[in-house]
Amino acid sequence: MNNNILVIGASGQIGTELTLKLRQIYGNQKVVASDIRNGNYEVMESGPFEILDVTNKDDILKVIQKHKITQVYLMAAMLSAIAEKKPKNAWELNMNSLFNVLDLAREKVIDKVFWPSSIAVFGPSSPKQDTPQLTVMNPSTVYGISKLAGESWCAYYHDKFGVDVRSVRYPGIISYKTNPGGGTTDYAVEIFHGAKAHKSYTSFLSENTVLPMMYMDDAINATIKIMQHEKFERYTSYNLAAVSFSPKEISEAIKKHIPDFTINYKTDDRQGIAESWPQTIDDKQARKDWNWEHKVDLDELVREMLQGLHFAV
Ligand code: AKB
Repeated sequence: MNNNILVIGASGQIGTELTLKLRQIYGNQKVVASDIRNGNYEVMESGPFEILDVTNKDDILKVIQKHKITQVYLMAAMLSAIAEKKPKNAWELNMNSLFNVLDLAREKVIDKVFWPSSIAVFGPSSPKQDTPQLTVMNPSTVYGISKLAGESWCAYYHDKFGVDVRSVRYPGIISYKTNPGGGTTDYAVEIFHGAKAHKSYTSFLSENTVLPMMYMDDAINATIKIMQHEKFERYTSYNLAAVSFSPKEISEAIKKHIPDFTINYKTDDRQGIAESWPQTIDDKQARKDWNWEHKVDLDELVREMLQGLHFAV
């Protein structure tokens, strides 16, 4: 039986590494990468790649039919900081892409969908510590509003039309292969590039702003694991936790390897977004329902990042 996978947003931060990992597991020709722009050389060369505008349902359908796709990972989205600058574009991209893919699943063109949500679904009135799966949400960002609405639509399509859609709430994802773009947690990647380029970094979040984060390998494992799980009876977008730290704490961890590394602080609009989000996440539901567990803690994450960026550590 054909069981081909389409990754939409395969040139982005998570899409790049997700595509490579899926190709490793299922075979290069079975995993079609797509994005509105060209991507990483490895992604474009190791298997099929299609230029695709996810807001155009007919274009998605053509790619699905051409490659006999059965599963879609919808990774294209406009992230929190940039969405505040372009609210309407963010809403259109984040929602239309989801409707297009959910509708294709409803029409039985595909049979399984992964769609990422985010810690951005929580807002200033949500508990900051050990934020539960279900609690007061009230997101205060355009991105968070789109993710919370997306979660409700996924539940609706699941319950009313039997669509098999799976989802997790990513925290900030840290990786060295591809840069994130337009998020509030991006500082935690930029800081490593600053360390490499000039042993210093100016953080746009204040020193004690704690946010939930995760190393890329854990995020990819979670994504593939939830998709490999047998069908869930009900839809939920699962909280996922790994590590939580502040700019000061990550800079201390970097200093263990680069003692003369320095950090400065110059906050901007992203500070307000970060302050509206949880600091630590309660993910016991994911741990119980599909045995999710993270592997990488802060020290290992720092080692992996520095090694990946070719520091001798
Ligand atoms: C962002 O900062 O916007 C994202 C997210 C937490 O979803 N990394």
